[in-house]
Parts: sequence; structure tokens; C-alpha cells
Amino acid sequence: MTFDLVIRGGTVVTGTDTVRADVAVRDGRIAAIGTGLEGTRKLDAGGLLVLPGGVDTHCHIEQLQEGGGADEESWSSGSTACLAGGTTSVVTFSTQFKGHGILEPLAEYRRRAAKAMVDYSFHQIITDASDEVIWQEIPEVVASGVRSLKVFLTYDPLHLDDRAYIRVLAAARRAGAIVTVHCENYEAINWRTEALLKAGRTAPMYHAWSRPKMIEREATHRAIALAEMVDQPIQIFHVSCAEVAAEVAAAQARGLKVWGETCPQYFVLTAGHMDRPGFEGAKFMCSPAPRTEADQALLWQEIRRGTLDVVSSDHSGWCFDGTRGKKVNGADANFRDIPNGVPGLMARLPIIFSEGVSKGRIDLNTFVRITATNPAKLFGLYPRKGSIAPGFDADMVLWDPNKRTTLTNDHMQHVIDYTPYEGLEVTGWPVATVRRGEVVMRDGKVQAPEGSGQFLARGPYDMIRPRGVLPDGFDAAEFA
Ligand code: DUC
Ligand code: ZN
Ligand code: ZN
Repeated sequence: MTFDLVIRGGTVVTGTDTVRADVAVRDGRIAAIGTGLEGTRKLDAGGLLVLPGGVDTHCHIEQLQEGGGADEESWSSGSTACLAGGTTSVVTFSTQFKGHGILEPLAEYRRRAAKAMVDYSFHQIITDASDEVIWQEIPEVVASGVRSLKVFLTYDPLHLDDRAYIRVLAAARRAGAIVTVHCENYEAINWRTEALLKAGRTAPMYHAWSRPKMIEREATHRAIALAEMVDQPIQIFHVSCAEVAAEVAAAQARGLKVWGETCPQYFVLTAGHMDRPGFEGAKFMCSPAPRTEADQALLWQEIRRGTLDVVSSDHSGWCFDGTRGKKVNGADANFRDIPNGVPGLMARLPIIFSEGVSKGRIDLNTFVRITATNPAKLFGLYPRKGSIAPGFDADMVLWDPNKRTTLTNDHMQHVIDYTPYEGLEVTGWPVATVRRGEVVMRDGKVQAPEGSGQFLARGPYDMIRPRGVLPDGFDAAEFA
């Protein structure tokens, strides 16, 4: 029997197994794994690893901005960066502006994403928990396949107070969606920011001072307690340190459906990067803020323990120069007025492979789990995405585990004019990317037609079903 494509002679790695085998593809899906397979086309994977295509479930691409327009990272450039780095599926965001609904922006996101070359879905951000959004629009959006909501417990003008957060949790419970949460204490950040600015401490490094670890820990604790009250599964986004992971671990130990995500920046950046001269520190500003090297070491421990089981990029599309990015309020803006976020669509897999696998902190199967299998499972993309087995989409990355590279912004292929990882040496590199059976990247050259990405509608799935454990047995979400 012949196949459309056979990837020959590689070492196939999944979240559980590592085997020498050929992988055969037919009609864009994996059709067989074995030896001596024959296909119309062949891709030689001798000496290479064959990994599932990366699944990045937290990245901001072409996100609409309140004043009009969108992030500089477009679907075209963002997809190119993903495929260059071995990522074949993303979950990005559809946002809501206060005073408005969620249906219109979601339609606009879908229109824009029609240019994607990676497969994609959305998390629906809720910033205004109006009755109409809660009772009519969220059920409609979830039924259309957008089965995750995102909330911010801080950030003007996005943040929700506790009452609004509870209402979103309840709406998600009724609709059958997971909620992802940005956990930092809004009032504490505002209070510290006011004090820092009054004291004349305005440089980028004071961004970290404005939001110390305990304000992330407090918000995480609160987010979990309220989710427990509603009996609603949640994922804590971008956990920056072990103290916050401990809140997630405590919830998991009690049997709650609480998961934790972290990002490459928390393994290789520190608050010290924001202390570079001039405005340079703005390149490293993201929230939560990067911590210390000691925190990085402890974060690896939480990955090994499985407390944190997803590593996504939180890619944010702000250029350093120009008038729309980090310098939108001037090259001497105080830290409060500098947009947060760092780019990382391409760099995610090389950094985690290098810092994790090449440096002996995690094994290959853990790498695959945290970058592909677990995000696919948690966000309802499994068993289509996230592994290499018959029936899965033929999304794979051929990976040279020994290739050493010094990262530069040219490697990134995003639209952003810098990478915070400039000069970082990595061992391990994507050599080719296969998306639904098509070779869409080879030796850094991305070739995929605009619009060849597919929307990933996500139906109901067991993992995010509420446990049915409620205080007093009373399901308040049925009524409010
Ligand atoms: N933090 C976020 O929560 N989102 C985008 C960028 C950032 O730093
Ligand atoms: Zn966030
Ligand atoms: Zn984000």
C-alpha cells in the first residue's frame, strides 16, 4: 500500500513513547507508523527527531485594539513565525471592548484569520460581563466552537472585579467552556504603581517592582477559590514562579480541575533584563514580570512535577521602534505607559527544547507533552492535534537535537523588530515542518499559501466537565 508522504528513518517522539519508525501520511492525516513504508513523496528524517507539530494555546495575533486597528503581528507574519519554529496550531484571542458585545469582534477575528497558514482557534476574552453577553452571547460563541473564555483580573480597561469574574465562571459552566485567567491583583498593582511614579521610579525595571510575586499569588488563590465555589474548570495563565505554582498544586491535590501554564520568558529572562540602560529594558517587559534565576530553577521543578503542564508563548506583537509598539507613548515613557508583552512564536520550541531537554532538565516525552499534547488535550483539540498516531492530523516537526544556533531576530520571522532572546545559544532546531501532510517549512524557508490554515471548532469534551462538587450541593450557576 502506498501513501502520499512517508517520513523515513526518524525517531518518532510522542508524549509517552520514543521509537525509530517511518510515519506515513494519507489525505493530510497520519495513516501508519512502521518500517519500510512507501509513499509517493519521501522526507528523509535520518538522524532527526519527528515530533508532533507544536500547539501554542496562548498567543496574541492581530488582536484588535480599542482605538482601532490591530496588533502589528498579522496572521500572515504570525503564521510564518509559527511554522518556522515548528508550531502548527494556535489558540489566539478574540477580545471584547467594554460596552460592546462579543459577536461582532469574533466575526472580525474570523475574517482576519482567514489568511492564516497555521490551524487556529480563539479564546473569547470577556471584559464586560453584561447580562446580554453572559446569558445570550457566551452560549452562542461557545456553540460555534470557541470553547474557552479568557478573563483578566488586572489591566485597565480589561480587568474584571470578583463579581464579574464569578458571572463569567457561571456562564462558562452553563455553556461547557474552560476559563483561562490572568492572575494579578489589580488594586495592589495600581497602589504600588502610584507610589513608584510619585517617587520618581519610572524606568522599565520598576514594572517588576509594581507587581511582586505575592500579588500574582493572591490573585491565583482567589481565582481558584472562586472557581471551586462555582465548580468551574480553569487554567491559570503564565505562572511566573513556584509560589504561584504552589497554589495550583494545592488545588490539584484537592482534586480540582485547575491547570497551570507557563512561558519560555520565565525560564530565560529575569527582572534584571528590564534594568538595561535607557529604554532597552522595555524589550523584556511582560506581565507577570520575569523573576530571578532562582525562580527559574524552581519553575523547572514544577514542570517535572506536572503542576505546570503547558508551555505557551504569550507572544505579543509590539515592535520596539516605531510609533505603535513599545514606544507608543514615547521613548521615555514611564513603565505604566509601555505596552506589556514579548514576542515568542518561533522561539518557544527551541528555547524549551534547549533549556529543558538539551540541558537535562526534562526528557523528550515531557517536552512533547508540555508543548503539544497537553495543550491540545486541555483545549479540546485532541485527538486531532498534539500527537503522532493513526488518525491524527499529519502535523509534525523534524527536529535536529544537536544543532547549535545563536538566536537572532532574523530567525524569528515575525513582524516584530526585535527578540528578547537575541544572542541566546540554543541546542536543538526545527529543520522541517509538516502541516496536514504538506511540507510548509524547510531549513527556515516557509512556504504555505495564505489562507491554508483551518479554523479548529472545538466541541464538548470530558476533561473540562465540572466535577459536580458544589458548596451545599446548590448549583447557583443555574440561577445567576
Ligand atoms: N501579558 C499578558 O497578560 N498579555 C499579553 C502580554 C503580557 O505581558
Ligand atoms: Zn495575561
Ligand atoms: Zn497573553
